[in-house]
Order: sequence, then structure tokens, then C-alpha cells
Amino acid sequence: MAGILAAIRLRQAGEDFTVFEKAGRLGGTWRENRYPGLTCDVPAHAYTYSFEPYAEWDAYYAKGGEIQTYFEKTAEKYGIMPHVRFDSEVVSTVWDEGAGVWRLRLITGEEVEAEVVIAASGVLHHPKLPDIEGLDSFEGQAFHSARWQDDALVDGARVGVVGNGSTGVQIVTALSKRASKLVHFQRSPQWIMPVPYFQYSEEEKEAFRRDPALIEDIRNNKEYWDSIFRFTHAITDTHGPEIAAIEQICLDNLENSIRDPELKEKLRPNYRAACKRLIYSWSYYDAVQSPNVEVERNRIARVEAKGVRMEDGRLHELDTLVLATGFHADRFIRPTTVLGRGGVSLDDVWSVRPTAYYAVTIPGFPNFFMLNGPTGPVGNFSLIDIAEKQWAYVDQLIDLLRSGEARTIEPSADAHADYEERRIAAARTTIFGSGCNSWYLDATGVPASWPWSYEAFADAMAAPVLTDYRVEAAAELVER
Ligand code: NA7
Repeated sequence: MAGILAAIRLRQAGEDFTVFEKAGRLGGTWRENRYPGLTCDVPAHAYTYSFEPYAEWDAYYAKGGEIQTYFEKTAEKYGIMPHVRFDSEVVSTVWDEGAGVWRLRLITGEEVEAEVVIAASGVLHHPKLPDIEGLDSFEGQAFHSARWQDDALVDGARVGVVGNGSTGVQIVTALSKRASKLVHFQRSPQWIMPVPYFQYSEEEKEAFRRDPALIEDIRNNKEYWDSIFRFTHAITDTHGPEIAAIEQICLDNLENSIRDPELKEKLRPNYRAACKRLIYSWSYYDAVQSPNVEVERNRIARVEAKGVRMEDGRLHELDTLVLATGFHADRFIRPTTVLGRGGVSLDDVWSVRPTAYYAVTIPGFPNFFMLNGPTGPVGNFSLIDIAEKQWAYVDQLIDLLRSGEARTIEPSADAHADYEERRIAAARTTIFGSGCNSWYLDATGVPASWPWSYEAFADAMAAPVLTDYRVEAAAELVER
């Protein structure tokens, strides 16, 4: 998504650029994930590039396959495809001080040079398998949600799903209508936010096609944006009215939707709402009340040949086991080796936690820009919007290179250290740091995300503070 965005903008600017794609197809997350029920939890019309509205969405929330089609169509329309090199994983990129360029090595062994590198390699990309004993001994198929197996026994079969993040909840909702027996293994209960869901009729789509302003109206819908602002305020003000309102809506949803008191208690969260990513669902609570579905809250002891053995000794016999256990969210461009000035490795710079100045640039790594990089906003809103704002910021930095005013640009170490100090202090006080385990936390338990409001992010991205940057002119390095 972010790479296609950068490519569109670079092409419009008349730049000479190449997109290196490790797979044989574009699409990122939407290419990798193909599980039943895959849906984006951002309303479809808000989950597009601002400059490319889309009349074809089938429903208020889009299915993964539709989104994949949108990105591929958009890449075609904007003339990106001839610039993409598929099956071209970048294994390393090394800054060449003398030449002032990055030297990229591809998996094919080929070397390429570039004045600027944009790292748009995604966040939730490297599947995290659970540390459950005996996984290999399972006789049926066991696989991660992002490695969906088309030949897996699902219809009329006994299926287990481990994990109840957005992914596990979507899979269980979809499979509840297909499996003969479905066990949802939940280590921690989740907050479920009820959301509207409706189909767009052919007439509505036709109206959108004729008049894209109608789509713009939906994108600019005040209620939607107010909900985004409320949400980011809720994250940053853990005792404020916004988070209390979110908790109440979710608790009412639980209270009013789940009939069996025992099941209700199993599903009741015991930490603050939005501490983990809120689950948006209009039908999960119906799904878990289907007679063929069981919510399992006991601890898993191990996986055996026939199924999953619980600590209390019971065995769930299963044909298929889906591991919706999340991703290593701290990888970003890695495992690509990135060596900056003086051969310093990004892995070493990130030995405590991945970090970047305002989520975009890194001291010692000149002309290297990240989209959806570490410490950027994550939460229940569109990452496309976030990437567009980041691109606007990056573009202003690249302008200095384009104009010849600068040969290299990178943030100063002091500015970055100051940013991280302020960010970490603020992050600890966000709802993400209120005492739950989630992919929002770094290895030291500090929330890894943008800890301020959406408006603060938009302001920061509107114009880089150039005094925080080290700009190397043609011959000398100057502090601005
Ligand atoms: P998440 O949100 O990281 O969820 C992972 C789930 O897997 C979560 O329920 C975990 O329980 C559970 N999990 C992980 N390891 C285990 C083990 N060993 N045993 C039992 N349960 C386990 O990943 P998703 O793919 O659902 O969503 C990722 C993002 O994609 C989502 O936020 C959206 O942005 C899109 P836990 O809560 O840690 O107890």
C-alpha cells in the first residue's frame, strides 16, 4: 500500500525510480492474508488513497480480495507496473559514503544503486507462531492465518482457531457457518466494538461512479472523523470520557448480545478497552453462540496428534488448527541488512527497540525514509491516510535533494534522542501501556506507537522541522 503510494507520487514528480517487490504480486498485507472472513476494519471508503476514490466496494467494510483488486487496479491506472521488479527481494542496502548513494543487493545477486531509499515494507508481515508444545505432532493441517492453506479441511470439519485478535475473530465468524465443530482458543478475552455493516446496492455504486463527490462526502463524513479524533484522544487520556464511552458501548454489546451467563463471563475482558487493538465486529457474538462453536478459555497444555490437549486434561479432537497468533511487529524492513554511515547496522541501532525520528528518518542513515515505520500511529484508523501524511513529509525532504540544495539529509542524533525521550514518556501513559499484552508493545514493554493525538501527527507531518535535520550540501556538512 505504502510502496504503491510512493511510486505513484514519484512517477507524478517525473522521478527515475524502481519498486523492488519480493513477491510475484503487489498488495502487501492484502496479498499475504487470504483467510476466510478477511475484512478491513476501516470503513471501505475511508480505506483508499485520498486521490483515488473507489465506487466498487460491495459493503461498508471491504473484504480482503476487494482491497487487493483495488491496489492492483490503482497501480495499473497510475502506470506503476512497468516500474515494479517482482521476485526481487532486497537482501541488503549499504550506504556508500564516497559516492553518496545506497547500494542495494537483490536476492538474485544483482547490485543496484539509488540516491534515495524508501522503506515501505510493512509492519505486520512476519508470522508469529505460538510456543505451544507438540505443534509438529498434529496429524491434521496446522498453519498460520497468514499462510492460509486452500486444501485445509474446513467444511463440515472440526477446526480449532488459536488467537482472538482481529484475525482470529474474523476467521471464527466466517468458519462458524462452515465447520461442524469450531473451537476458539482464547488466552485473553477481547473488547468487541459493535459496528454497522451494510451492502452497497448496484444503484449506489452506479451513483458513486457517476459522481465521485458522493464518495468524497462519505470520506469527509464528520461523524467518522469525530470518531477518529475521539479514538485517538481515548488512547492518550486513559481516564477521560472518550475511553469510558468506548468501554460502555462494548460492555453493553456483551451484555445485550450474549445470552448464556457463563459464556458472557468467558468473553468479559479484564483490562482496559483499546489496550489491545479494539476488535470491530458486527457478528462475532452471534458466531460464538452457534451450537457448533465453543469458546475455550482454559490454558492449552500441548498439541497432540489428534488435537489440542488442555491443562485440565480434556482433548479437543480436530482436523485443522489455525494459528491466528499475530506477527513479529518489530521487524519493519528487516531481515534486509541496512548499513548506514560508517557501516553501522540498523539492527544494532535498533537493538533495544525499532525507532525513527517522527517515525520516518534515522540518524546515520542519510536519504533513507520509512513509510509506516516504527513509532508511527497504529490503531483503529486507516494506515493509508497515515502513509499519505508521511509521504507529504518525506516529499519535502526529498525536495531538498531534488533542488540540489542538499546531497544528503538525515535527522540529527540530538533531535532524534529528544523525540524518543518525549515519545517514550508519553507512550507509557497511553492506554496501550495500561497493563495488557499486545503487539503494540516493544520488547521492553513500552508502547511502540505514536503516543499523541491524530491532530498532533497531522501537524508534525505537515512540515519537517528542518533545524532538526543535518543537511549535507555538495561539499560540506552544515548544521541548520
Ligand atoms: P494479534 O492481534 O497480535 O493477536 C494474536 C492473538 O493470538 C491474541 O489473541 C493472542 O492472545 C493469541 N496468542 C498468541 N500467542 C498465543 C499462544 N501461545 N497461546 C494462545 N494464544 C496466543 O494478531 P492478529 O493477526 O489477530 O491481528 C494483528 C493485526 O492485524 C490487527 O491488530 C489489525 O491491525 C490487523 P493474547 O491476547 O496475547 O493473550
